[in-house]
Amino acid sequence: MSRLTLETLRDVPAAIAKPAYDPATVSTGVVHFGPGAFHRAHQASYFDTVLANDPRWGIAAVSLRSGGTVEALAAQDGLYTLAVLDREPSMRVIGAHRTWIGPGGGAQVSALLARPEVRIVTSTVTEKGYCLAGDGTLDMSHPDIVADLQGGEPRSFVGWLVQGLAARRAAGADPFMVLCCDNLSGNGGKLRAATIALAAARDADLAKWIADTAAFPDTMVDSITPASDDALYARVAAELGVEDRATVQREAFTQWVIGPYTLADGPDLAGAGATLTGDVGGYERAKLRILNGLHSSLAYLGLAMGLETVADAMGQAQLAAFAERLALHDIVPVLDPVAGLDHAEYTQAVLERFRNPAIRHLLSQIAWDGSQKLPYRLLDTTAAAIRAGWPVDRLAVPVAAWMHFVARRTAAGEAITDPLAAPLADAAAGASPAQLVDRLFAFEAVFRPEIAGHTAYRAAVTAGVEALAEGRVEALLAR
Ligand code: CS2
Repeated sequence: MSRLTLETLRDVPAAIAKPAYDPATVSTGVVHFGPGAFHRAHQASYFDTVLANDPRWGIAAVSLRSGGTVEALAAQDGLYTLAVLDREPSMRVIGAHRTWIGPGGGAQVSALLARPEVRIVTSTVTEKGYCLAGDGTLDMSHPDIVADLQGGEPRSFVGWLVQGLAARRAAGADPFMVLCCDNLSGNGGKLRAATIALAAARDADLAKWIADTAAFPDTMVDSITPASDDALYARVAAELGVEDRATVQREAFTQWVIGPYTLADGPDLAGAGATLTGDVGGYERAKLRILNGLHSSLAYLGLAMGLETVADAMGQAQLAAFAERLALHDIVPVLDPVAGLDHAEYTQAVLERFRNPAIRHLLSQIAWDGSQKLPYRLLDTTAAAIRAGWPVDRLAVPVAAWMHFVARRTAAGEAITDPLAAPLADAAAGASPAQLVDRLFAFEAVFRPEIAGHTAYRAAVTAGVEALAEGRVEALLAR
């Protein structure tokens, strides 16, 4: 079967939406680091909408560590299909990426970042891609940051930002705006501080210039985007009549909250559906703690119960009821009120999205990188509950399930996907439940002192790990 390209696009059935612009007229205004499925399903769909009226905002996809996506885009003239799998499915071909740069393309990235027409740099490099320490500041001992401090071609994303901003300053150009699109609370502020810290280690004036002139708004990004699988490739090929190896799937719901957004004469992202606001914090915390917090909880508990997908987990009555109680009785009460956002209603809408029968979102995918995700998703809530004097028993359950997951995979000799996989496996090997909790609580990048040192919480996590080790999941969920 031939591939999706600009040429074969002409024969794609009319029921499939196509770019509402001529890709040949598009110039590059955005450089994106990490063009994985989430970026292609989320930010790129917004820019694709913008391009219908404004050709300045084509995206350059940068993937210096892995070549797969870039090769697929290259073979398809940058085109790919966004399959919206929901109660009302639809498909749309996106053409927003006009440049793609894979491993070995560092010189091209440097040149692009220096170009004044490039006004925005976006990123989805996952939590670990920012090289932050447990307290959210740049980890100066991270091997990529150590390498970047010596100069040469950057290894870290923050290193690329510093290099790009330095080139623009040297040329008398304005800085680009940086939009962090990963699930970190205060993501823009953290990335700004990290960039300034790395710049300061090199040139104090550059650091000051970045601090004074560059914008790093906070963003909240949301759309459930399971990894592409064979079923998706087959479905898209059947509907398009051509093969698409860069296709992505997501639910219909999508949200992008950015604030404060101050780019003069920038892309009309609001017109494309984004919410531009002064303060993103309230939305971001609600999304991270409710949606992502419940996702991780369902993942570790569901895997312990032998379940496969989020929809399966929601179909298990006790687990679904536990998730709802966790949100309404433990997570929501320690969130500050947000104007225009009803946290209880938001919770119900999220649970409904999790039930989407049209999508197979693997619990094992959500279980990746737990050491990086849990602090934002569950432990911020736990710290707030501790400060407020609220009970923490139920909040301990999903964290116990994460520890049980690490222990079970270690015992089975299966590697987990996590930047701390090796030390976590060392800690879990041969440990009793109490030892496991002690050793994992010692990971300071995951558990801050106020949590690790909280006696009742520690006891509740230990009881949870014991119950899971003995197969008593249902008793735990009844809490
Ligand atoms: C998920 C998220 O994989 C995960 O950890 O919780 O990717 C989630 O689907 C998105 O944040 C939804 O916006």
